[in-house]
Formats: sequence, structure tokens, C-alpha cells
Amino acid sequence: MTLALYGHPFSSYTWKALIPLYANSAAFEFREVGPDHPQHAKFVKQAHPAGKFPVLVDGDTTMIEATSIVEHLALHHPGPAPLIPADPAQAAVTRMLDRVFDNYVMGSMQRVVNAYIANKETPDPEEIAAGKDGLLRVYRWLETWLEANTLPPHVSLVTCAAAPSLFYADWVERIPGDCPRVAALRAEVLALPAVARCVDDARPYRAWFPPGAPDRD
Ligand SMILES: N[C@@H](CCC(=O)N[C@@H](CS)C(=O)NCC(=O)O)C(=O)O
Repeated sequence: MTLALYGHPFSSYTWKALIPLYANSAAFEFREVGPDHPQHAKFVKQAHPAGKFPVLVDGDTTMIEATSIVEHLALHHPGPAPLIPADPAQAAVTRMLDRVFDNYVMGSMQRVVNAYIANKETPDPEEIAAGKDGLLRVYRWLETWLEANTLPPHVSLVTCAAAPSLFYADWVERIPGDCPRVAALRAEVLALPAVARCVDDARPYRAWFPPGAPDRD
């Protein structure tokens, strides 16, 4: 049965679904959502209540929301990457960290990006300050958490959430020097083959990054 993923190579949440597919060498068809494939955008619009991607189609099953897609892949397409720890207590921690990366790293980064999308020349300074402040707060929370705890082994749901969110968040607000564990985590996940593949596939689109992409990574 064909596995198909709708998304875009530059989209952070698409990376979140691509990373487990790559890490477990799953055979799938990538259906790019963009002007060259209006039928893909049309499908996504009807598949997701807000028309967002990624969307995974697995035979008769359609999965939306990146976290749920990772959970689906863990259950139905297992491979060497553990994705969700077998131990229920570790799985609960994994899901907690997934929420932290989505809601506070991705969410704060997106707030700044959205301010530039709304007005590229004069983005709302209050929105930018709020997004950057949110990033500094979550970096410090993560630093404290990492000091006292150990992450589940890669590639887990945490890897899938951390890699795209920390990649783009650091472009918006650099991880400060007093958060060395967070900076090390970003470097560690970007070096994983499944993540490096996403970074490389997204390279041609860097000029699209609304606040402007830095000349690194
Ligand atoms: N909560 C969703 C967020 C997905 C999301 O924000 N996707 C963005 C791309 S990274 C999107 O579809 N943007 C286009 C749109 O909103 O029309 C998830 O976890 O999958």
C-alpha cells in the first residue's frame, strides 16, 4: 500500500514527518504542496480543518498533525528508530517534550515569522519582542530540564519536534551562551542523517524565510 506525505521541503512541520520516514527508511511518495501541484494543495485543504500540512495518507487512512503522524508511523511502520519509547513513563515524558517544542519553540518562532509575513518592511515590534522573549524563556526551561534529565535516544518523537523547531528558532533568536545544552542539542540533531537530509532539501528555499535567513547552517 502506498504511503504518501503531502508537505513542502521548507516547512518545519513537514520535516517533523519526514524525519521518522527517513530514519526508518520507509518507502513513501512525497507530494509537494505548491503552485506546481494544485491538486496536492486541494487535497490538503479538504483533509485538514485549517488546510495545513503535513498530511499522511496510508492506504485508507489519512493522518493529520505532525505529532499524530509520528505516532502513526511508530505503530504501523516501525523500524530502527524507536520514535516512541516502549516504557509508558518514558513515552509520557517524550510526549511532554514534543508539546514543549511545538507550543513554545515553534510557536514563539512562528510569532516572529508571522509578524514579517503580515508586514515585511515594518513588522509589529511588540509581536517580535513577544516571540523572542518566548524563545529565551523556553531555551532556559530546556537548559534546566536537560541539566537534570536525559532525552530518549534518537530518533524519537522528541528528535522530530526538536530538530525543525530549534533549527528555525535559532535563526530568529540565537540560543544564548548560557544555554550550552540547548545549543549542543541543536547541533546533535542537525548532524543526524535524517535531519541533515531535510536541511539540504530545504536549502533552495532559504530566501523565502520572512525575517531573512542567516548565512550559516
Ligand atoms: N499543528 C500542525 C501545524 C502545521 C503547520 O503549521 N503547517 C504549516 C507549514 S509548516 C502550513 O500548513 N502552512 C500553510 C497554511 O497554514 O496554509 C501540525 O502539527 O501539523
